[in-house]
Amino acid sequence: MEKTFSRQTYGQRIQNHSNPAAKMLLEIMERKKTNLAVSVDVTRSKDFIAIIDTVGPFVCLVKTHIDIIEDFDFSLIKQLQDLSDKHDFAIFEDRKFADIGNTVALQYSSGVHKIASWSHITNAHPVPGPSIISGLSSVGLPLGRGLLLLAEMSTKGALAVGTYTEEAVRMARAHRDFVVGFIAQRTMKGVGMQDNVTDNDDFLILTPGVGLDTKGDAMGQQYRTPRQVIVDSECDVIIVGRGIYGKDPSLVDEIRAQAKRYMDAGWEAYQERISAPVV
Ligand code: S5P
Repeated sequence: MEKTFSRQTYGQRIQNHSNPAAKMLLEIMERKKTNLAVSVDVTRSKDFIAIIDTVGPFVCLVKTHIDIIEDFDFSLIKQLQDLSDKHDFAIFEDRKFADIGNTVALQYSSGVHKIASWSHITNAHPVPGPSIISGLSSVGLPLGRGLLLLAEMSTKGALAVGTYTEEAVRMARAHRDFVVGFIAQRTMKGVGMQDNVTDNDDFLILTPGVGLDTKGDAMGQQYRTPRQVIVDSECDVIIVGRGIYGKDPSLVDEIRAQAKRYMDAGWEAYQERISAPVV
């Protein structure tokens, strides 16, 4: 019988992983009882830090787009790391690498942002093939980092479907030391496997495109609810951006209330999933 990882608790799943970043994330989720990641897509350092300090108690992970910060200075990274220690969350730079191995290794290790030096988890498009994983792992693996592959996307008309998604999962299965899971819209259990072969890979599924109040934006984004994502699609982490800080990045009480609301919705859905009777 196939193992049903989606029925195990986050805590039980720690033992399914050898990668330190995957273990760290699952440990935090179990300890803090949250499967919420907040995507902090703001352009000023001041707003960035204020939002993270506000949502910190409610999240397992903070997702960054560090290249959109207009007044970036490397001291911002120290502040981010201090908040990660203070609130106990992991850091995920959503860099979406997509180049040849040699180039992504340089982009990951060097430049202004030196992502590998501080981001526990990062992600990559599988479009260049397995060499993107070798390039990134040459930098990230010795540092204990983890990688997510973008197997699917949340946007209307996304091309990451069908055999592309299946090949992404096969690439991940061949690099289990570094690839800890996927950015995807559903569980990848059994995807790309031959019939009658047991799928023993417990991948983490982190899912953006989550909103309780709207169905999308004017630029192709599509939102589903935490319940649809965690229960119906068996994903593990909900990634929420504008649903939490969107009204006004300076409204601290509103941001805190929204973070709590999404955390509660995500955890309730997870509890429903792990306690559902096996059919
Ligand atoms: O398919 C995807 C993959 C990602 S990583 N769709 C996404 O929206 N994302 C990211 O999730 C996107 O770059 C943004 O940072 C976040 C969603 O933000 P929101 O404001 O729409 O919740």
